[in-house]
Amino acid sequence: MSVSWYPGHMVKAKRLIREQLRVCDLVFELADARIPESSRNPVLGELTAHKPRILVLTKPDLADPTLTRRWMDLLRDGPIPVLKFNAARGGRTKNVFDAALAVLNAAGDRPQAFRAVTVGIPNVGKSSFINRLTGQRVTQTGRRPGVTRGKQWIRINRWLELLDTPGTLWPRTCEAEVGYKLAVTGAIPDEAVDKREVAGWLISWIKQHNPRALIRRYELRAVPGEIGDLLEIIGLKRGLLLPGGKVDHEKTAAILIKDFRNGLLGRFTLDSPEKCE
Ligand SMILES: Nc1nc2c(ncn2[C@@H]2O[C@H](COP(=O)(O)OP(=O)(O)OP(=O)(O)O)[C@@H](O)[C@H]2O)c(=O)[nH]1
Ligand SMILES: [Mg+2]
Repeated sequence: MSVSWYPGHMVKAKRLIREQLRVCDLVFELADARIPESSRNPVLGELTAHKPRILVLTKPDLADPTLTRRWMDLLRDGPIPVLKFNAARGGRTKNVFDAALAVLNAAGDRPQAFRAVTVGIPNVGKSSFINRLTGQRVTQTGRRPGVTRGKQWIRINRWLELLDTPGTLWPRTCEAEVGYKLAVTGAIPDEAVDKREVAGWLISWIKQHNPRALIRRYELRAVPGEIGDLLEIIGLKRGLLLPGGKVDHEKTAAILIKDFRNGLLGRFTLDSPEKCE
């Protein structure tokens, strides 16, 4: 599957980031802990390469904790300081502030006040991150990608102001696997993809890595060989029928993807740290 979701607001967002970087001292690059590699926009990486940066892995509560530890170890060896942060619950803001001050101090003399920007793919949790840092709902968040549109500066504390930016993907078609991973985790809106295809990819992945997750969640005796058969069983169990009584595969696929996103199938990390070691 190729990613073909690159609407006009992303072109604008890229321009906005490029412009605003001039007045920023620090970049928070947010990546999804479930796909620490696939969720890093290479265009943003290039754009922000000359600035002090901190990589923040979001949604660690949905990722496999063992693999998150492995990813963190691996990324700590890289050029950018890394931390994980649960913006939905329990993220430790002190860790973020300590890391920011360390990076800023290392970068040179200390002005009175700093400006930072959050960048990352759509729906990765940029606005939630900012809300968590302020302890208030100062920016709009949502389950769908593409919630933030304009630019919004937010005062975090005495010394830090933070710019929220719209999520951006990259224009060029990427590896099919990356496209599926972005779709499954919610960086691409469901309307822009074939849900059955995405659910099919997800089922194959889970079957390969942890088939019991499907058995448990959907009370199956075994995972059928064919993806269509699995959708059929789940659809029947949930009563997801079309007029005429046939199973609605599209709706069933949507339920499966939603269950994954809500962590109801378990905690999964789709990018393997082994490939990068
Ligand atoms: N479980 C979990 N959910 C999170 C976390 N961070 C953000 N979310 C959820 O992810 C969804 C997207 O969050 P946003 O903060 O709107 O993401 P964004 O990056 O600002 O998205 P755009 O503005 O659309 O680019 C929301 O439903 C959040 O509640 C996290 O650490 N864990
Ligand atoms: Mg946002």
